Amino acid sequence: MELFTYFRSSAAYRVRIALNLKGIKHRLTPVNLLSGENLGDAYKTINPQGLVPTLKLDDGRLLTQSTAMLEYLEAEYPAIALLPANHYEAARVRAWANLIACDIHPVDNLRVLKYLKGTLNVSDDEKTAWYHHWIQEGFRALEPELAAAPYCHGSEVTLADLYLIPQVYNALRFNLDMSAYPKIQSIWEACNALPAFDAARPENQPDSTI
Ligand SMILES: N[C@@H](CCC(=O)N[C@@H](CS)C(=O)NCC(=O)O)C(=O)O
Repeated sequence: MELFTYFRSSAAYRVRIALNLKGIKHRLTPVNLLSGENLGDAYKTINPQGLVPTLKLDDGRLLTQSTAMLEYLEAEYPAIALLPANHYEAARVRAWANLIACDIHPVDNLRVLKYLKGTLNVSDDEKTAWYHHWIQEGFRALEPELAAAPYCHGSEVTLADLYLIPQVYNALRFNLDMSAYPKIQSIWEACNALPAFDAARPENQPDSTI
């Protein structure tokens, strides 16, 4: 498989972790979001929204949207399962993942920040306040729900961890005070101790030095 990725993209980061955990052979093709490569015609032929990630299957078929990719990988490579067998528990894990994917990540995305700054002329401090606000709203709701034993749902890594870790990376990058979220912090440490998570970290990507 081929994953079109950007080292700091949290949506791509989720898929990198899944590919590593499931042991799926793949290569990473960086797409530079800062130079606007994602908005060029060439990239838009594979991802009409101009967003990363895009996943190219071995037969050339394409998938957009990280959540769709993760569902596909879970269905095709079930041996390392990322959802609990119990349907209710699986739905809880999906709810935590959706809290991040639907209610935090989209409003803090690069294009939203660019619009705030470039079109609405907000200051850097206001932009950071916006960024922090939406993470805090989400983390406040998530923290009491999580098992942190040591992962989100308990002793096994689930999809929720794949969504949470990239979001924590973003929070730390923007200097969010994490002291109110001790469980989230301990999950961050437990996950990063796993080779599959470590290899997916932004600083360990081929394009991290660009
Ligand atoms: N819902 C999409 C979100 C993808 C997305 O927002 N990707 C960001 C990076 S994390 C991006 O490509 N941003 C480019 C931009 O904002 O210009 C997914 O889960 O794949």
